[in-house]
Amino acid sequence: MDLIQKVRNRERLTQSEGEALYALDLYALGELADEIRQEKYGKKSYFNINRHINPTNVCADVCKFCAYSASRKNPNQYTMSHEKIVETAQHAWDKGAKEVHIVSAHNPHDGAGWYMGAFQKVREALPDIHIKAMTAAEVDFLHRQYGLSYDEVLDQMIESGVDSMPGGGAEIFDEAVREYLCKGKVTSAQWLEIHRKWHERGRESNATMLFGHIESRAHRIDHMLRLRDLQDETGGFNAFVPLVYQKENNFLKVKDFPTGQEILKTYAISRIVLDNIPHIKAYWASASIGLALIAQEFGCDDLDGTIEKESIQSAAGAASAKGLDLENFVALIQDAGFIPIERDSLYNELRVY
Ligand code: V47
Repeated sequence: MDLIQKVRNRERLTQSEGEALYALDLYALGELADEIRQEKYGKKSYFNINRHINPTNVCADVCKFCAYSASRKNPNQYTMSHEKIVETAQHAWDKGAKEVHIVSAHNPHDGAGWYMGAFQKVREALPDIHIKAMTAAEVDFLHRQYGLSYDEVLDQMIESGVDSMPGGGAEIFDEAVREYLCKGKVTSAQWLEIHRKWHERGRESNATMLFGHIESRAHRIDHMLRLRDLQDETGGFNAFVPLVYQKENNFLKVKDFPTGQEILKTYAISRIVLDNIPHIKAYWASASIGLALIAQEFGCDDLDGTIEKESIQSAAGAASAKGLDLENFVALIQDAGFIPIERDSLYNELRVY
């Protein structure tokens, strides 16, 4: 059957059909993805008022793409005190943030208690803030470094007040590419196992994909299909977040970067292939706000949030270090022809602008 008709019939696509979508022209692909997006959400675009906190950049692992962790390219090590983390969360809450997104490097000096202690103290100070914290890569690091099982780490997270997990650390699941990019870090199977265990606890999470470096289009589709399979079993993923690779200050030598067209195609294909993950997030800190706004017409229904301070993408060259203020963010979405919907971290609608 014709591929376009298959998409219009909302039939599931295979690996080779997912790859074949890239051969469609951008507008045909955009139209298909937009039909699905409009069917689900009309002109609504979701965002939240959030604060990213990255408590430490001291890292025991070496991922070639990372410019954030302290290394010979970034000699400025830091680790925030718990007091500073709580103060930062408190400040964000006072300014209207409903969520703190807490992601750290893999710091071998402070112990699992340091990670959990930070969540406990934020929870004590701010009982109603949503704590989205700990990528599967961090969970695996605490397991490797301190001999805790995944179950123990996940249970400790829940006891310490973590509500949901972000989608970081997924990178690209293909084992050969992954070995080159981030040898020694959480494997693809482990990343999926950790999210499965988290979902089995009745908790929700997101899933990322780092693209635009040395991976092929086929690797991206393979990545999406592994997520789609797990989602069929657990239903615990809220959003898929394709992260556009940023090239500065790291150890990965990439010659060809994705064009805007390739990025938009990848968003659109995510929307089409991932028929069971509700939200596709154009994370503006990695796509640029300009392209993220356009991505709303290519299947994306979520732009993440105001962020306030961003350290990981901006260390590698993105213009996202300062976040975006709420008024500006809302106006940009409206000017692009969409309806800004402030959501909570689990996609309950809080306010229509
Ligand atoms: O896992 C690291 C990525 C991720 C680079 O769950 C890079 O809602 C681009 O996971 N170029 C962390 N990306 C950020 C993350 C995230 C962000 C926003 C929302 C959510 C969510 C999750 O940043 C890492 C890694 O894949 N990253 N270096 C780089 N040079």
